[in-house]
Amino acid sequence: MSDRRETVLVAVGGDSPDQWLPEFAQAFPEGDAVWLPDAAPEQIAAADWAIVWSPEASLLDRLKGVRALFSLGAGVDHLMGAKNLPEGAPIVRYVGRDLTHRMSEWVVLQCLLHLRLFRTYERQQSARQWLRPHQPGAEEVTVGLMGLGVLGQDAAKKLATIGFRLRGWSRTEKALDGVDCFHGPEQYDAFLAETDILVSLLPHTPATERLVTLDVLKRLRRDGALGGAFYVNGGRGKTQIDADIDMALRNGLLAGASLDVFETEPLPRDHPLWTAPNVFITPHAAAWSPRSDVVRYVVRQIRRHRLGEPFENVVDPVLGY
Ligand code: NDP
Ligand code: OXD
Repeated sequence: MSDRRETVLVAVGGDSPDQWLPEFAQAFPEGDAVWLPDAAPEQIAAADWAIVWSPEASLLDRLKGVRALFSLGAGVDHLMGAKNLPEGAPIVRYVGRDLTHRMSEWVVLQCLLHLRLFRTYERQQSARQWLRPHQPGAEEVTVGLMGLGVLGQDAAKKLATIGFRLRGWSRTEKALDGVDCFHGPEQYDAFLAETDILVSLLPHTPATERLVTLDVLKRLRRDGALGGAFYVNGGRGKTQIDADIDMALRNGLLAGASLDVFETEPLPRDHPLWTAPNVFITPHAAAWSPRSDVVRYVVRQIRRHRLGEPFENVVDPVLGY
């Protein structure tokens, strides 16, 4: 094992070095972290590792020596389109307890906002109305989760404790306690047919791009206990067609939606979705990765590599997630 001090290049635009460098100084005494805007060209070329978020293509060209690229986020679509990824360097995505819990909180919150008629009560409050419309129980409502990975499975567990009926859809076959599992395109219709609240925690890949269309939304159950179909997306915006979601909300195909992600982000100020009926919009803020956790995660991966152990959560470049 060499005694050379290894370096991690931190290339996270929008952040500041004091969010990262002190964390690395503490967690990575055996190496050094370099902040991209302050890095000399030779430091970039010599970096052993890099942590990135939506890097400029020109940076990837200069990272020829890295042994792995760490994605700041769980999603890696910000890297997948690049033609000049460093050869032979796996992409390791971030998976962390805090991020997972936050996403589940967001999903549970959105399902409950729709179950418990939150928008109706908001409207009633502004009109000073004392009305009590019927509210079905969670156990009468089926949440259909698209994506049964790290985030989908955790959300399923937490939704189950509230009492929702659960079904899930993934690429490969799964068996999960308390979840009716479907997989692949051939089982998609059956999955949708008895779903009242469709929740997407899918990655954006060539196979999931523009998956959620008007035609898909038409196939959801609209005569269930909630009296309509709902759509919740905390995964990636490019897996849906924003205009179709807007149309479905306006023509009643959808009774409500919660959207954290959009085809174009930030959502343009004049986009009709801002004012669509019964929509909750959050600015890609459902879950995030605390920098201290990410640093510890990256250092753990580097140490695993040094001990000859495999990296965790390596992305399959062909599947794109
Ligand atoms: P995972 O890779 O653990 O899970 C992805 C799931 O999607 C898997 O169940 C996978 O199926 C399924 N899937 C992928 N492609 C298809 C397909 N073609 N058809 C059906 N199912 C498919 O990812 P995570 O759960 O960790 O994260 C999911 C996504 O959430 C991230 O990629 C990211 O884009 C997004 N995200 C959004 C955040 C936000 O703040 N809005 C924060 C963090 C993440 P299988 O199990 O068979 O492989
Ligand atoms: C992620 C995100 O992918 O924050 O982690 O979107």
